[in-house]
Amino acid sequence: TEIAPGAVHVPDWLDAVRQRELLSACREWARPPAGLRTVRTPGGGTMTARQVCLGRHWYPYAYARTVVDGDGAPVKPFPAWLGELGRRAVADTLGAEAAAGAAYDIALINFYDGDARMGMHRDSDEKSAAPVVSLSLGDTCVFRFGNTETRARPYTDVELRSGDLFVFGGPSRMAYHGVPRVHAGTAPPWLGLIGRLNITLRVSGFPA
Ligand code: MD5
Ligand code: FE
Repeated sequence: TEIAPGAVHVPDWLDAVRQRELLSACREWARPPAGLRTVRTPGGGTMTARQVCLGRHWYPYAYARTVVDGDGAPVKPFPAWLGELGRRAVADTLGAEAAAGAAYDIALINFYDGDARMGMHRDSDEKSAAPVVSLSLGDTCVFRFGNTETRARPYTDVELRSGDLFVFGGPSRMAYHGVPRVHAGTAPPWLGLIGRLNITLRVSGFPA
């Protein structure tokens, strides 16, 4: 379903086997060193979703090769298979041409438990206009897809469920977006995840 130009939602893109595989990989990546951490914002706040990064470490508002605001360890590598998954996601939604140029090299993985949410923001720390690929696991959330001008209305609320793919390309790449709520206890029972997890794949646009 195209929500806006370049913004495509595909429910159930990952089957149960792929969801379990991806979850178990995320659990490995979450372990220290360079594991799951709480992100602190420059204003002294903390993000409620905890995060682990692959390829490059994101901290507000830049990328680094080490966990500069945590244990200082080198960031875990971004695996080639994850890049292939990203290309396939773009090919399935925006077409082969859009997928050809997209060399994914960063993953940001957000873990939402309890009352975690994410405020409206834009993702503008990458130097590439390539689409962002988002994969959801676990609890259903309300994803708020906004506009490129302001954090406020107009926006569209979409429910994202376990296994859903969302691709943000073209004019939607720079739209404001957030996660105002997660519906606790809605994860598929066979997955074995309490809470929600979101994996985003990005092209950094930085030299290797
Ligand atoms: C999440 N993550 O559910 C979301 C999914 C983040 C983040 O927002 O920055 O880690 S990714 C949603 C996204 C990415 C890029 C562009 C747009 C949405 N968009 O234009 O709406 O944890
Ligand atoms: Fe974002």
